[in-house]
Amino acid sequence: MHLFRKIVFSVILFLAFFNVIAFSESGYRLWLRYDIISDPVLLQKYRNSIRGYIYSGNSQIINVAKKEIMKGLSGLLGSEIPEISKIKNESIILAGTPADSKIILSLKLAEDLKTTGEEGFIIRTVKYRKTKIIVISANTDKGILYGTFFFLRLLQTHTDISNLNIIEAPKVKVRILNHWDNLNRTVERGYAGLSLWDWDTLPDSLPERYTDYARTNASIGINGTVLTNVNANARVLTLEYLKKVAALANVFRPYGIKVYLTARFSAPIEIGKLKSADPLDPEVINWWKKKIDEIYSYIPDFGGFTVKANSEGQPGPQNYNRSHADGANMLADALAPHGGIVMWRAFVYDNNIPEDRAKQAYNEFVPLNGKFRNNVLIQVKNGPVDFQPREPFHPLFGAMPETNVMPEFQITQEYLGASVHLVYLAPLFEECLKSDTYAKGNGSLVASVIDGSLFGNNITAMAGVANTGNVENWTGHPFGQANWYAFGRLAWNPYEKSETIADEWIRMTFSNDSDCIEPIKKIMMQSRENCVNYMTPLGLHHIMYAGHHYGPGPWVNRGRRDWTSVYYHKADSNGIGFDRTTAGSDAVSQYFSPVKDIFNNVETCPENLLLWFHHLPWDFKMKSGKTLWEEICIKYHQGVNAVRQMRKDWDLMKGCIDSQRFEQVRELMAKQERDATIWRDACILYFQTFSRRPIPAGLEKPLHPLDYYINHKYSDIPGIK
Ligand code: GCW
Repeated sequence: MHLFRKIVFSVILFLAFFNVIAFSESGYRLWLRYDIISDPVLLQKYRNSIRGYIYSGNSQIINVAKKEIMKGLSGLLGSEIPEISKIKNESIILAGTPADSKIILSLKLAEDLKTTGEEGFIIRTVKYRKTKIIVISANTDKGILYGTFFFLRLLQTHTDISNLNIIEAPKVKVRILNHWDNLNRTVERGYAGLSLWDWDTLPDSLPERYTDYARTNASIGINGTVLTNVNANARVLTLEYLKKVAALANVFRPYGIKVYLTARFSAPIEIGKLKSADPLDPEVINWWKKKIDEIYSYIPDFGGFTVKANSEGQPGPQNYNRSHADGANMLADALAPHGGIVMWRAFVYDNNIPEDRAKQAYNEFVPLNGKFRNNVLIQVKNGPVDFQPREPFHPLFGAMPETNVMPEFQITQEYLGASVHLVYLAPLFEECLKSDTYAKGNGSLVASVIDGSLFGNNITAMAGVANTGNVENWTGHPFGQANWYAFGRLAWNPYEKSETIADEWIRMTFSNDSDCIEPIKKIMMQSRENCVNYMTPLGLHHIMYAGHHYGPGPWVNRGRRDWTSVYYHKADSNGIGFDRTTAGSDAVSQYFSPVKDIFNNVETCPENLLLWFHHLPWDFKMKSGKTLWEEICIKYHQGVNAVRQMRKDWDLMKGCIDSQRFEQVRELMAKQERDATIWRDACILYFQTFSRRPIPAGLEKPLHPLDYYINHKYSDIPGIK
């Protein structure tokens, strides 16, 4: 190393170790920070094991993999690591497919590579001549790219790399973000600024952020992105916009990311000037075929469509008395010759149907089981109502064995505190994925439905509604980044543990110091339960402020019945909760036994879903010995108290991380406590108008009368009007 650089480098190291300078950091780099390894012993070990790298192959993907390893290594090891052309005696990284590298071919990885498919990889320490080298190999260049990011993660998380033997392959094929982004750059349920896609300046201007978006996604294995809102605008399918979409696709392609769009079902009328959008009308069929051919002429690897049809006012096949299968299959047939897919959403419910909203998707879709083409997936939200802080898993998982079913999780926190509340969502995702549907008996986990192993599906996918925007740190709340990260990791492996994911993310995002990791992990792991407690404990749901869903609104009783809160909590002088038992709406019967029976029986129903399935008297005896009313009050208080504790725990993290992100989180936590308290007091006071019982002794009294909360406005919350 150049002497001058050596000196500068040593000084920085010294300062960093003694925490003399409070680095400030915007969060833009997410978990790909690649700052120098902070442990000097480990740093030296890594340097000894990595003296150069060779990447065989010459594709766009290999080139970006090479760029990444260069960037990653020079940052993490603090000096440039040379790309070399021949192995002499040094420890190096050798990356490539057996087809591209003779040395790798000679290593006889063929057996193992049979298990890694199109996107998996092997990372292995092998002896080559007299020295140990690290091999990253795969069947495809994409596998090499994923292997590269995985390898860098090992360094970022301070893992021992002296004897590696890793074989990884994604369990889900399409791992995709759904952006609810509009063409005017507003983002539906977006709390992090404007859309990342600047349609106005596309296709000519391609800021670095587009590339960083692709890199970041590739680093966690995300391989698809739906650019536009499911509440779709047909204009994105016009030539003017297709050129812009193609420009983005060109940026994303080297990172293995395919572009998808939302298809507005009435597009043939709106932009095609046809009279109808009937999926069985030959003119309509032909219009879509031509349109799709045109899309592929600009974007040869276009992924396909996500469709919201006959839901919340969106047009769909039912406008023509056709079924969801008729609509989906029409699009699927036009996409099939190009290898495209349709992700058809099952988020359907109708206020005019006098049926429990939680039952409607199942009722509409189960009769269509087996009627969809095999390039169609039915995209099902994790729970039967709508991304609540806690819901039971959606009964459609396991109920359509001859249909491809994929889950949709919401990464953006529509119902969990927007970009103000620290809520780590992986435990919520994990709870759903690990639920046993019993579709084929014990052990039929949701994860096994969606990874295709339970029913042997030909195509599998997982979608997450993105929380990204154009704010500097991408997600608004610094911890919102963890939810993006966790989604990607769970899409790659739906059996992964949320705690493991948190650990990785903290190490890469904040610090590898265990004094920092453990407290931050504790904060993260409890955060979802805290949120459930101060918003919707014991199975309560959908009692948010009408419209923006940020604050409490249990009193909401106007407008569409199935959008009111009173429809969901059903509080009255006798009690509270939605009776979905066999004696009530019978939603429980959409689950396989024994899940059905467990939920149906008040004795066995998990208390955290009690009021989802049961309407119970205020004096109902809980397991704790308290009455239901008392327990509700206690839970709301527990939620707020936990936020207070979290603030204290966070304060101790000063010095663990840079001051900028530390302070930002600190300020957000103060708001979170303020608004969690509003949730607590508003809900308790409102429910008390029915229970007519005192708030149990020892609990804090509400700060204001109920009216104050009813009239409260949330003026300082990003994205909330
Ligand atoms: O959760 C609801 C949201 C809508 C959203 C809809 C959906 C995109 O409030 O904003 O619309 O779900 O998932 O289609």
